[in-house]
Amino acid sequence: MNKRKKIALIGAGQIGGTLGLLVGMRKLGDVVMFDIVEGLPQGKALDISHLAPVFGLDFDIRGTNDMKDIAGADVCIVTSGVPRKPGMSRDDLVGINTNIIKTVAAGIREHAPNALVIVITNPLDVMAYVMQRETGFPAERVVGMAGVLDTARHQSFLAKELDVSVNSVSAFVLGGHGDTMVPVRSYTTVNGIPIEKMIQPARLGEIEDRTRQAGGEIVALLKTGSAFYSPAAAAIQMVEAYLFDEKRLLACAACCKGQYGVDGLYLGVPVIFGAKGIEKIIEIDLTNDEKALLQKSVDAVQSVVESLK
Ligand code: A3D
Repeated sequence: MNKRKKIALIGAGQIGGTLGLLVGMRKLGDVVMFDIVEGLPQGKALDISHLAPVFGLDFDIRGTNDMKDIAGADVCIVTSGVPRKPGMSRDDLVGINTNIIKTVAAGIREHAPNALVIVITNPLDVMAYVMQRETGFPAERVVGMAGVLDTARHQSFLAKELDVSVNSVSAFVLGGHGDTMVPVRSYTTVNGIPIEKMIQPARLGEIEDRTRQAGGEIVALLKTGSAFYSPAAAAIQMVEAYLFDEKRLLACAACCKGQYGVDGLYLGVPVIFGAKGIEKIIEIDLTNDEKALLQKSVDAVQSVVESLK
């Protein structure tokens, strides 16, 4: 008989709590929520456990302040850290969140050495880089969640603009998870029809800008933190691709080894995601404009990585 998978949520804040709910609802396994704040993961886990009978779900969820309890986790999803407030860029979080990720990486390395690690903490590409460096895990098992969310935001805006199903819009947002991210127009289609045949270039540019700024738009509205429902959902799509070996083509922050002219940096790129984690980075041809935008994004990630040294 197969045992249920164990999903460790490192950080039980806004995204961590939503993840606990979604793991249960999607029947992905048992959950351990870890946080440094006493009572927070325990309280959220107890609350979520009480919806299991309502929906007829059999899963175990518990909260802890002891990292030892993540022992043997199949997947660790890391949201520990500080979110942005209005007026802040993601890069403003680098100092405080780097130290948190280093501590957490040591715990994961010790207690869950075989886990897939999905990083959500910002600045995303840099935190994924620090996580891989500090755990020493193979790069295919440390991945950043951003491209799935950025792509979903773009799909959502395009579907609304055209009044079509979100299922009909296919898109890619690549590059670093910041204001320099690159919605790749040449690969954006409505069920195969190039997007430029459906939306005028000027309007398309406005929608692409809104996608780049979508996280900030939500921060400005919430005032006390950043998006959490959709980031959690995006991570769940990656967990499912891994646990069910879906070999899904997703945009993820992966450690590039020469692809797109990048070596040793984490960057949002198209990958095949399956039971081995990142099974392959896919290189696609880009227009000259897209290449220039991607290079700008690479430079932005590189400069934050250099600030770590
Ligand atoms: P929040 O609700 O503040 O939760 C973060 C939790 O981390 C808090 O409960 C803290 O107590 C906890 N924490 C702090 N230090 C530690 C530690 N050493 N070990 C364990 N837990 C700790 O934030 P949130 O859930 O809204 O966001 C979490 C992170 O995700 C932030 O860095 C956000 O910027 C980031 N984020 C990323 C995206 C992406 O698309 C990549 C989107 C939205 C938010």
